[in-house]
Amino acid sequence: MYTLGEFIIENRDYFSYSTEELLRLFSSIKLASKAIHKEVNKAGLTEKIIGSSGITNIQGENQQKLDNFAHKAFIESFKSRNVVCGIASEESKDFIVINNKKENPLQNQYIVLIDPLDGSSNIDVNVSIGTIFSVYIRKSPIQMNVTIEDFLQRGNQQILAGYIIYGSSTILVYSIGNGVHGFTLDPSVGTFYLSHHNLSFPKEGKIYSINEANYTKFSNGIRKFIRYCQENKNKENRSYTARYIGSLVGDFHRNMIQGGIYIYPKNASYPEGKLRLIYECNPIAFLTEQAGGKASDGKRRILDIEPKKLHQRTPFVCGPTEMVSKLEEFMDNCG
Ligand code: AHM
Ligand code: MG
Repeated sequence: MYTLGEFIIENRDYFSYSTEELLRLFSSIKLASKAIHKEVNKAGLTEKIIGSSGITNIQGENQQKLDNFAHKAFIESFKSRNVVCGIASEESKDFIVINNKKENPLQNQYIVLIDPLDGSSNIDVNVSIGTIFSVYIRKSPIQMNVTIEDFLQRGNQQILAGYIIYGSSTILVYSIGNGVHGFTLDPSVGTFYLSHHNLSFPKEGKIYSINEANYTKFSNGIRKFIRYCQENKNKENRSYTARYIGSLVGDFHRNMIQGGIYIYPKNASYPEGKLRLIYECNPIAFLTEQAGGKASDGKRRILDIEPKKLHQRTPFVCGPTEMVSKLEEFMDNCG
């Protein structure tokens, strides 16, 4: 039984920076995720956890109590480990500057981008939700406070990305660029153990995940792709099934293991797409590529897009390379 800590140490050569700093980053992530795991497992028993916090967040959405709890848990946890110099969270309008103590012997060079609790419409109804995180090296000099440029880096600059899924069990999945690995929390001892070594997309996907209620608002290319998936041509060995949770982390996790494409295109209600480039799409795109798949906005590789603002949205598609390329082909031909 490999613990996450042991696995990190064993694979330290794949990380170009300090192992101690990587362990501190993970220590923050593990601590906050265990606190959230505990709260999620009590949802329904106490009014403190379920329902709206009464606040409208920067996205113009109704913030849930657990969104707020998760945001604070991660910020406090990262601050206390003295290893991160700036954090941007989907729940916060501006980025957060962290002034590490002067005597801090560490490099003060890590930038964290986080969606503390994704899929929050599922909190109150016992459906999987998740945390999505990614880490970059700052661009600004370490003597100064971080600047917006530190946060608006292309996804191909990520040095670490991952998610935690709070589902039938709590699983932490991450990559530092040497494949994708998953660790399941044993709640009785509070430890994450290696459970999914070297995750990768099956070559042939059979699942498509999209909110089909938006069908009439989709472009022709997307509609044609959905029809293609529905055709069920057994002769060509094409038979697809639809699965859509409405939690990116849950949909992605299942699709990576079972083989499937996730699509959130732009539509009349979300002309730029719904998902946020730097908090949601970049980390999931990094994991997708590490798992042998492809992630794009329908035309461009997600990881090459230059972010212009913190809460930028983008159309998003990720999954097995062949399925994503097929969808891009429909979009090229039909718009
Ligand atoms: P959130 O960050 O407000 O939770 O929204 C992101 C979520 C994704 O997890 C999910 O895939 C998508 O929104 C679902 O949106 P919709 O309900 O429009 O299908
Ligand atoms: Mg989100």
